[in-house]
Amino acid sequence: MFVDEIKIYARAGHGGKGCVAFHREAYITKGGPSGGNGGRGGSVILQADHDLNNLIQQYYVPRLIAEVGEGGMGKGMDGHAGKDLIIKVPCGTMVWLLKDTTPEIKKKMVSPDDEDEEEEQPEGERGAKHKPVITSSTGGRPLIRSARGTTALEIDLTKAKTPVVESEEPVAPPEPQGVLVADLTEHGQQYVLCKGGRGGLGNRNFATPRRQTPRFAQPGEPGTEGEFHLELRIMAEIGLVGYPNAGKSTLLTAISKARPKVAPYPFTTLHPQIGIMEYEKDFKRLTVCDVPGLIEGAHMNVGLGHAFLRHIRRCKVLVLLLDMAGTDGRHPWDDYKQLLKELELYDPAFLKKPRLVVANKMDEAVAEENLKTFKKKFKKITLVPISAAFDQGMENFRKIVREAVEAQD
Ligand SMILES: Nc1nc2c(ncn2[C@@H]2O[C@H](COP(=O)(O)OP(=O)(O)OP(=O)(O)O)[C@@H](O)[C@H]2O)c(=O)[nH]1
Ligand SMILES: [Mg+2]
Repeated sequence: MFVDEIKIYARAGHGGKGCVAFHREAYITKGGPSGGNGGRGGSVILQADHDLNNLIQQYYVPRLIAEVGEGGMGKGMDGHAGKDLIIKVPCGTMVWLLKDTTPEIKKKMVSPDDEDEEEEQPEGERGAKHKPVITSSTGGRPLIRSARGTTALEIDLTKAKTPVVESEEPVAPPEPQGVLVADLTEHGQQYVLCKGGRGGLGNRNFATPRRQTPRFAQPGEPGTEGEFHLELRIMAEIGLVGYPNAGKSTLLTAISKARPKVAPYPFTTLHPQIGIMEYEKDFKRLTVCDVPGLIEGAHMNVGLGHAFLRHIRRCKVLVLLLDMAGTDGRHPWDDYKQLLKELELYDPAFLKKPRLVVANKMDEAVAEENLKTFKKKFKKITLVPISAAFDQGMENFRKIVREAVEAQD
């Protein structure tokens, strides 16, 4: 199965909560607070990988949930951080954010200047004024502490005023494609889809000369979460476009080591196929993408081609392959016009890409005659005659394609 579009849900791990503990040891009286900090939650990270060619893994596991951070412990022990969940996706994956379902409390922490919250605070809390409000400390004046370069607000857990997730406002139905947040094109490129929550500070961070036994610690912060749409647009330099049975897969077989199925019936190829064309002299490599055949009405979702046209959107050069022998009873010039029309209807930007018109099946008797007629009808177009099945004209084709691609670089 070839999956090139998928909706997923991702949630980063919650930060572990800080611990309230006091040092106990023989002969050491009142050892002081010793609660460790909670570990941070794991993040959900997408990583582009050139060994993958579709999003089948996400089809089977569409919920990506990272590990939570461990809570802090006594004796000053900090909790383990949650493991990051690294998900490999094929190069060319685009990530669209459909809906941010991060708890409201987390959003407030990220954007602290929420005016509604400020009103209730007594005057004189200059430090806390623009800070995220969770719950106040021991009911009195909230205390802001700094530890390891991060500021934190004290929370009294004994008062059991746990942060309440306010009911979210009704979210407007997302746009079909949401907001584009990432485009993973290069092998190894990473994108943090959801960031893990920070771990809470343990009570030993809150000891002061005046309050030597703080009986509170911080809860961890929730991680971000959301619904995303992943879309794969294959990264290939050359895109093969043509009617079914034009010989696209045969051509791919002739120029690369890819072995797509070749058969004399339409829609043999059911999903995009990638081949790598190598030039022996200087080891230059060009990626070629063969998409299922286009037919009239493809823009109305007739046939298969339309669904896969997105894969040639990134191609530098389009190769329009025509069956010059008219095997299926069509005329190559009609095919040419129709192909251009379908491409334009899908995305007018296709017509701005450099394209190469290739006449296939030149070994057939009628092909020469058709070629002449075609040239008469379209005088400005330079055709590249080949016979993919018999390896004729391949050198010329490889050379011309390379020149066209290099002109784009
Ligand atoms: N005579 C001749 N036949 C060819 C040539 N190239 C391809 N064919 C034949 O054309 C038929 C279709 O070839 P495919 O490569 O499967 O065509 P395709 O464009 O990939 O077709 P779809 O996958 O259905 O879109 C096969 O029977 C091939 O043997 C050629 O140069 N000459
Ligand atoms: Mg094919």
